Amino acid sequence: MKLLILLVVVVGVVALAQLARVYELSAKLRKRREEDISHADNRLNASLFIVFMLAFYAATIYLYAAYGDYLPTSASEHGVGVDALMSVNIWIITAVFFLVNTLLFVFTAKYYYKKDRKAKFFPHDNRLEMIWTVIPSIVLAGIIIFGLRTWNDMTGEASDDAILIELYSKQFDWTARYAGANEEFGVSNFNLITSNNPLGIVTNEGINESLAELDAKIEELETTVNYERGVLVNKKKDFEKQLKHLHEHHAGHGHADEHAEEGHDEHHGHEGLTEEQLKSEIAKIEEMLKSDKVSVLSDVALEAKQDKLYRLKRHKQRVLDIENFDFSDEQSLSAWEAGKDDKIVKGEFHLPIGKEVEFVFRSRDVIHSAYMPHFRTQMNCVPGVPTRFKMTPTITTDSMRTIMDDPEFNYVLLCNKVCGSAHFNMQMKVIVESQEDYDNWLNEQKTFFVEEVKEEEVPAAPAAEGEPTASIN
Ligand SMILES: [Cu+2]
Repeated sequence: MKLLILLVVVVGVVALAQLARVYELSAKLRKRREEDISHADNRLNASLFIVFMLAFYAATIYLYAAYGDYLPTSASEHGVGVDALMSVNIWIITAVFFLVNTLLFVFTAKYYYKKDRKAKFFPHDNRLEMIWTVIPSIVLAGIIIFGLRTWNDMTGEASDDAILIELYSKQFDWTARYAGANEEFGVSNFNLITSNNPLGIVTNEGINESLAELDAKIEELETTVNYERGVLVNKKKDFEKQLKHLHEHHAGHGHADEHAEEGHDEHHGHEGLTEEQLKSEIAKIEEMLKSDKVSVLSDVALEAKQDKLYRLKRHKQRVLDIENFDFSDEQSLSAWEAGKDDKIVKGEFHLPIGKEVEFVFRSRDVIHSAYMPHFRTQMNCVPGVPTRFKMTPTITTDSMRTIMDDPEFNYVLLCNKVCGSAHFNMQMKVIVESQEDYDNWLNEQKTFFVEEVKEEEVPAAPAAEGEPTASIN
């Protein structure tokens, strides 16, 4: 089918070329030069300019009417300002669009070529220059001032009683965190991220859980690496060589060979082990080789596991290095305490209507963008650089369903930055409801690291000893 279309296009182009050639030849026959364009032709082109202009305007007006209203009513306080800013810009652009295009088309049509018409020479005019410099400057300054004021409305300081919510992004989902009763987020540290502690909040429990998880991984990996068959066999060979060497040494007693210079006496191998120790080491390795923990790894796989082991140990050290510290404010709440009552929610988060919310955005991996179109909010989530935004929702989910005439409607938080393969699916539901419903919902949410959570979700035990080669991811 595609080939057919292509063929038609090619044939069409060839036909046009041939037609042009025929016209050229016929002009030659009529003894008229090709460059000579008749008055009738010029007039026809001039009126076509007007026809084209009108068609262009009709299409533009149609598109405005059909798609101009692409966003539903704004559901936030500042959103009204954003929409007004957008409208003002659109109106200015539209006015300029019609003005410029009318001048362009009408002048072209009006002053088409006539043999006895002479163009006016008009190289410069200060007054004109002044007009088209000053007017756009004033209009642009107006837009910028209006824009900055709207921007400051969204990013300015939030009031003291604003609800503090953190939106944490990672490939490919969102996690929301409410600060809890102390209105203070606990400190977080990415080294502590576990399945129970997706934000890496620093508390004693968080540290203990992270350490337990790391220890389990380290132990499993150490077993795999230590019980690698090739490594064990080599070690055994080495010990046997030392043993042999020790015996030879015995035999060659009294000879001052190079080993004597290194300060070895006859009873020790070059690692300082006695015959007894060497024998026991060899026995130990033989025992290990018989055990079912023995793994067989390629050199590359072994090296990868050793690297991973090194990284895990370094990770553990970083967890051990995390120090407790106090917030500097008068409450002097311990940072490790502040996190305990944080509430972490996934899937959906709720907001009370009419109450100011201060969002803090963070990212764990790449740059994401938190986009809530109905609230007219969008902010980048940058790894390592928390960003923020404040807003006050003005329409509940229920009312919005009525407005949209869609009982299924829900506000959404989307990722608006192409961040990876599942970017399209990175979203979270937002529910706006009465203060009462919101309070009830928040009370139902579990506090971070309450005892029940820990009992329910014990960290996965290390893999059974029978399968030491199982990879750890
Ligand atoms: Cu994303």
